[in-house]
Amino acid sequence: MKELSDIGLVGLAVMGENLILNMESKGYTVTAYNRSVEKVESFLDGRAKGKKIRGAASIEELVASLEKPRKIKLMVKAGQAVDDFIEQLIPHLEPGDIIIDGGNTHYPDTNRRTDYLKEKGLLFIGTGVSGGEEGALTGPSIMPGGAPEAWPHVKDILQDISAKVDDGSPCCDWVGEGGAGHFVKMIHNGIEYGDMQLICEAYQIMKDVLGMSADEMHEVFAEWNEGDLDSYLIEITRDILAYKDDDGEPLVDKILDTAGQKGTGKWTGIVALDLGIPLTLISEAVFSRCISSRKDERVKASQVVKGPETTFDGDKKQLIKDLKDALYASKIISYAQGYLLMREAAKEFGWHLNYGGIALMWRGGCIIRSSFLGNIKDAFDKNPELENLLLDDYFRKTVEDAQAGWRRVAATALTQGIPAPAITSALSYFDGFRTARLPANLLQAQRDYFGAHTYERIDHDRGEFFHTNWTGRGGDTASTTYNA
Ligand code: NBP
Repeated sequence: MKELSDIGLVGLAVMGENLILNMESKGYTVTAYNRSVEKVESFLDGRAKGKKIRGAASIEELVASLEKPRKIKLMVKAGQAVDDFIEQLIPHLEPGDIIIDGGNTHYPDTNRRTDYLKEKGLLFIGTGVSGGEEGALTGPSIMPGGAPEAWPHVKDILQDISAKVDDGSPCCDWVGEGGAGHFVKMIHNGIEYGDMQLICEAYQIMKDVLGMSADEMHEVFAEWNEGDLDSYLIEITRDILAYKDDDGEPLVDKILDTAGQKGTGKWTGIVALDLGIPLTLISEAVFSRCISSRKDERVKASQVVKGPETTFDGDKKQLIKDLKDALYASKIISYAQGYLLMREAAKEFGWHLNYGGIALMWRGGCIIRSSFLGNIKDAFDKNPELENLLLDDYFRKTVEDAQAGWRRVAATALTQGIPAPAITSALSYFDGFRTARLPANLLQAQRDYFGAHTYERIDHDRGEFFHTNWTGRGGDTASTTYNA
């Protein structure tokens, strides 16, 4: 083993252990440390045995074991634990040393920590890591941001341990300054919420409208995974539907229908509202989890509040085909909205994001990996300034071609009383996006009527504001014009 380690990793839970083993397998020597130090010993005696992995019993030992500039990766619970470790490390580090937070941190914390450590002469990287346990071991998607000066020192190791796409490109590249890496990871998670919700809506329509069994749906997902929808989430859904409980029945049928969430979807929705971006699909996906978790309320309501009888006498094969189109078109909308949010955030926070590069980072290793991300990369390679994915020829044409089936699915869900908020809200966004004149003229009239909020006119220049005394009882004084 080398006298000094290439990198130290703090946090011996599922992600930390597997990332250490991944680094070691790529030729790096790693020092492992954990708050509860007994876990270091058991790791060294277990999975790390015989490998180029050394343990540290204290922060001092950890720091002393590292080559300079020292690189220490934290894989601990996001939040206070990260701040606590940073404070413990600072007195032992020297200018130019690098702390990397690989947890699911909220990006404003990464902005703050990057600035704070810069004041101390230290370099901070906040990086999203996606791919779960298996990804951490065999190659996750890694989205680093923070102090740009740190990147050349960690580039090789992070790219070596990351997933690779077919041509060997790593699913890891520099995302941008401050919290940009964690922001992009947050968007990734938001998109993951959306993709999962879309799949669940297709599942419910197949189950409750078409009366399909888990085995039949397994076949459909298996087929979808061979085409445009080819993705990790479709693949695991295929496998989940085939999985049998001990009694031979599909396990999925026995799982309680209450979804959990750890907050990254909610953060995505909140920042979209803050920045005024119509991130409708992901937000609906978050709210769907909220509705699902109110199980008792739903059970009670189901006994008293009646909807339409679910009956279907249409063409089953056609509806399944339409569902595929609805899923694909809605997914395009979700990514279009996610990219809009990234563009707006980049403007707001002064980041220089490489949108094609982000698609490539998500192309392998992570939960939303799919062949579709290759098309997004192509779209941004063709036009790095692309304002909306729907304006790219491939995506525009694909959605146009899918829209008849997509509309039939939305109509079926609505008339049959099956909730499909992601599919239907995506369609509403699409229709709003392609409508030159929306009814907001009436809305502005209403605002001016009750609050003298003023309006612009189509027969005057933009930026000229008018107020009307609609009732004859109001005055001519208008409210101040600004947009929150
Ligand atoms: P956990 O999120 O379960 O965190 C466990 C680690 O955090 C242990 O090392 C634990 O030390 C340490 N820790 C805790 Br909990 N509270 C602490 C505190 N107050 N001070 C110091 N250390 C503390 O582990 P994980 O699932 O491996 O995830 C690690 C990070 O990676 C998290 O931010 C997570 O959100 C993120 N992530 C997880 C996944 C995944 O699939 N699990 C995927 C991608 C990213 P102890 O042993 O002494 O309790």
